[in-house]
Amino acid sequence: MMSVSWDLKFKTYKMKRRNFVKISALGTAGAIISNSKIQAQPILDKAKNNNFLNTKPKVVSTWNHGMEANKAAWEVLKTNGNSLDAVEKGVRVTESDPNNRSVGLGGLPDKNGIVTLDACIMDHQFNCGAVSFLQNIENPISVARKVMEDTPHVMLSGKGAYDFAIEKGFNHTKLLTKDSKEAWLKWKQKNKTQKPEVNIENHDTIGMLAIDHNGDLSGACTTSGLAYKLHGRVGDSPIIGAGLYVDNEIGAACATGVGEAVIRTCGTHAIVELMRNGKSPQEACEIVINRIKKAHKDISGLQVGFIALNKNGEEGAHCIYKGFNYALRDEKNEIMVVSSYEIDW
Ligand code: SD4
Repeated sequence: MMSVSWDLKFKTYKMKRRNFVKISALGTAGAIISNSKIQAQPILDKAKNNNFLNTKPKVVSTWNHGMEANKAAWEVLKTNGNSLDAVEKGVRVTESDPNNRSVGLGGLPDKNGIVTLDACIMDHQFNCGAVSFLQNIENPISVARKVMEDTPHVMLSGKGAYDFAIEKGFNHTKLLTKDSKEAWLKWKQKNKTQKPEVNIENHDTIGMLAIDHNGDLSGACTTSGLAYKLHGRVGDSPIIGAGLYVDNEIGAACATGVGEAVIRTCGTHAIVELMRNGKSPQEACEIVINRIKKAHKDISGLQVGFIALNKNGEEGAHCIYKGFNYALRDEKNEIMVVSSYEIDW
């Protein structure tokens, strides 16, 4: 078994995690939150709850920002649109939000103060497209879709991705907002002599999975990556099989958290393969999270969360450290769901 030591400042990460949801009496797996109110309702009971049926269409996406993103995706799904359009439209909302510090415009920069974006998209026919280390483009997910639809390739990176985007009509946009620049300058002051550390700031990728009226699955994943990362670092989010994987016969999964851990375990591909072998989305997420735990000698601060959605419209989620949540939208629900977890800290 591979054993990787993980040198993180867990305490700082713990203190700074935004959107942390405090729940005192969780069920075995988690709880459902609607309009910021917690309904004491364990996830594992959802199958017995008529308001929470496995159903299609449905869209699930990571973290609190998923609520707004799901609204845009739902506009597509409710009018019989396809899941690919839904996930693209959905995550664009988060990418274009300047107040969101972890995705697209306003994302926290790397160590050198440069915002670099990673994104990928995958449809129900194994078509996929990705961009990595992309700068100055507000909506990397749409560039990823262009890579998928207009080129024979899967991923374009850096300047090549930027040139391609400009050629396709995307605008050059300054992504470092005043607030993000200030945060970076503050970080730089404090971290003059330190090497960059992963997960020291909360950094929440949006990953979105949707199933449409036809029962077709698609997914999208987009991020500005870990804050203050080394210049040139690419995470899991643009890597098919790591940050996102979709097999329309089986299901789909996406990841958030420390990308290095997701890459070295091919996290989302592993989840889909487990579902192929009969595991539920919940069980599959739990198995891969445990695989990640075993693969790392020191998991202090190593947060990873997965969400998964199968062909029947059943979803699941699991993470290492308590605090991960996801947004769910279907015909009856527009809610936040607290993920089950391994460690309560
Ligand atoms: C990355 N997985 O770049 C991303 C970051 C993230 O929640 O998801 N943070 O490693």
